[in-house]
Amino acid sequence: MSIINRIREGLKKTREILFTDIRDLIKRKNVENISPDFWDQLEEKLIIADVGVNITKHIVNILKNATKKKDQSSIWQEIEKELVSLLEIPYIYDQKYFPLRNPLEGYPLVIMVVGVNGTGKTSFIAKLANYYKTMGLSVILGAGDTYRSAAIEQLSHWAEKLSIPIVKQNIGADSAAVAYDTVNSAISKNIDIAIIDTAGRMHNKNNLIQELQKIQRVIKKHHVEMPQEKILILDATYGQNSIQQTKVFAEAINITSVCVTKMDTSFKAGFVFSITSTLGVPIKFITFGEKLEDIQPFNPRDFVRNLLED
Ligand SMILES: Nc1nc2c(ncn2[C@@H]2O[C@H](COP(=O)(O)OP(=O)(O)O)[C@@H](O)[C@H]2O)c(=O)[nH]1
Ligand SMILES: [Mg+2]
Repeated sequence: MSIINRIREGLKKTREILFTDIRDLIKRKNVENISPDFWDQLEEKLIIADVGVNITKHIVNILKNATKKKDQSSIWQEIEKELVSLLEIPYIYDQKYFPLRNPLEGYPLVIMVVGVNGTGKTSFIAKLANYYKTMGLSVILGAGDTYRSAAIEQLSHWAEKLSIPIVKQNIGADSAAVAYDTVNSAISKNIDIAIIDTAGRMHNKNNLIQELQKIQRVIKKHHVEMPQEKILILDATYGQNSIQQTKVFAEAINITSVCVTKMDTSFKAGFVFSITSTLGVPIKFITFGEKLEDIQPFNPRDFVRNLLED
C-alpha cells in the first residue's frame, strides 16, 4: 500500500465520523436550503468526536460562512483554509532533520520523548528511529524509562531489530545518568540523533516532574541548548482527556512539539483540532498503526485533504 493510502486507511474512522457530513455539504448543489437540523446534528457529531465545544462552534461557523459562497470550489477552499489554520503553528525545520531542527553545529540532535504510559512513547521512538534511519541518518536510543523493566526490554528489542545502538542500565537505575551517557555516546561517536525514552508515571506527580527536570538538566551539561526537541505523546483514543492528562508534562518541561498516536483506532481524533490552541506547540508527527512505517510528519494541509477528499 502506498503511503497516501496507508494514511487514508489509518484515518478511516475520523473520515467517517467527522467528515462524511462535511464532504456531503461541500458537494451539495443547493447550499441555501440547509436545515437547522443539519447544523445541530453536525455540531453533535463534532462534540461526540471530541472536537471540544469551543472549536466545534468555531468549525460550524466556518462552515455556515463558507456555504454562503456561491460555487463549490470556493466553499471547499474556504473550509480547507480554515481547518488547516486550526491545526497549524508555523515552525522552522532543517531539511536534513525534517520536520525537526538541529541548530547546534557539530552536535547531535537530542530528542526527549515524554507522555503518559501506554500512549505509545516507545513505539513512537522505534518508528522515529526507523524514519530517520531510512533518511540515511544515524540514531542512538537511550532507555530512560528505568521505572519499568518491560520498557527497557521493549526498547532493546527495537534497537536490535533496527540494528542501532542503545544505552541502557538495569531497572531502577538513574534515568538522568542513562540520558547523559546516551548523549555522550552520540557526541563521541558522531551520531546524528539521540532519542531518549522517559517514564510516564512514578510514585507521584512530583517525583515525575522532578525526574523529567533532572534528565533535562543533566543533558544540558553537554550543551545548554539541549535537548533541542521535547516531544509530548498524545494518544488519540483518549480524545480531549489526553490533553488534560498531559498538563503535568507541560508543567515539568517546555514541550516543543506533539506527536498524536493511534490515529487508526480512534473515534475521538477530533481533538487534534484543539491541540495547538490548548498547548501552543505544533503537531509534528502522527502515527496510525503498529508497523514501523506507520508514522508521518504531520502536514495540516494533507491531513485535512485526506479527510475531506473522496
Ligand atoms: N493501533 C495502534 N497502536 C499503537 C500505535 N502506537 C502505539 N500503539 C500500541 O500502544 C501500546 C502502547 O505502546 P507503548 O509504545 O508501549 O507505550 P508507552 O507505554 O507510552 O511506551 C502498544 O500495544 C503499541 O503497539 C498506533 O499508532 N496505532
Ligand atoms: Mg514505553
